[in-house]
Amino acid sequence: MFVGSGCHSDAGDGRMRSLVVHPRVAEALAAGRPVLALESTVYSQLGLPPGRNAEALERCLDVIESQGVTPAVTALLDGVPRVGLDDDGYEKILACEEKMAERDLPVAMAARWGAGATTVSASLALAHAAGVRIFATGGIGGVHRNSAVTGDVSSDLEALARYPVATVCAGAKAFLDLPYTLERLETLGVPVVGYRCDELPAFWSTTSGLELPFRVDSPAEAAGVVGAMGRTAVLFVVPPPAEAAVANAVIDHAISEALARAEAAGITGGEVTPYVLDAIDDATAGRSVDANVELVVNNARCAAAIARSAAAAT
Ligand code: PSU
Ligand code: MN
Repeated sequence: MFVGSGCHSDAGDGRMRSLVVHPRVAEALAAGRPVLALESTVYSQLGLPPGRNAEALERCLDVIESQGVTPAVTALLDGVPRVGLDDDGYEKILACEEKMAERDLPVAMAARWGAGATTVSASLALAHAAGVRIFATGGIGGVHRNSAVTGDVSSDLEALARYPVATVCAGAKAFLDLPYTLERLETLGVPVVGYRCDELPAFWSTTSGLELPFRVDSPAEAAGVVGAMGRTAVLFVVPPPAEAAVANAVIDHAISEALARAEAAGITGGEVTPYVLDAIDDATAGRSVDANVELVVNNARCAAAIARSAAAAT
């Protein structure tokens, strides 16, 4: 099932036997040059509205490449899991309506899905299999507010516990139960490190009122933590840029409305996150999407700086 001219990697569990690492990414890794993995759900039709997704992807690639770092977007294309895409792959992801968590990989591969956008969990699995140590996303999934009733806890959390890949994000999406999500990360042994902040950011807002146990203030300091990473991910959390952030009171109101709509519509499973993001976009007249685009780009910028520093140190 090996396709293309990329190198062939094997995670040892058989599942990744056909993983294709783009030659550009494989060369950078072999030469010890910095590489940054990116997920693809946020750039698909399920992450950001049409047009804004393309803008976010283009700006992320720019801020990464301008620092001399090789971007490696993860995705499934033509039934093959990939780390690093070309322009044709980017187009397929922008149009993609299929979200793929780590558990969906074997099914999507066997059924030869044309395109599958990776969530954080799938991206961590692919990045790790390819030997990429640093990864950027918007916000991770976490424990949902009604999880006691629905059992809805994102598989992103368990994946962070399973793969030693430093993950740069703006915290967990704020419609989740943030205190509970932090507790889960602690139980799973995943350190949560503020990148130039003392509080967990609330994705669209800069603060959540939840204090963080650790803080770093520079790419070099963050790279030191990456170098000492153990068996789990390290989660670096970066607040959204102040100019684009939405005030907690504004977003809290929008979240209440969005969650009520999702419940009334009977939305469950993997559809919850895209539905709620869209409903919050409506309730804030697009301000949440502006903040989302800016934080995704900012996370990519910070993660690329950390990747540079980490590569220089090894
Ligand atoms: N960050 C964003 N927008 C997104 C996501 C992250 O700014 O849409 C995606 C990620 O792919 C993450 C997923 O893994 O949302 C969480 O989905 P769930 O809650 O169903 O696990
Ligand atoms: Mn879920």
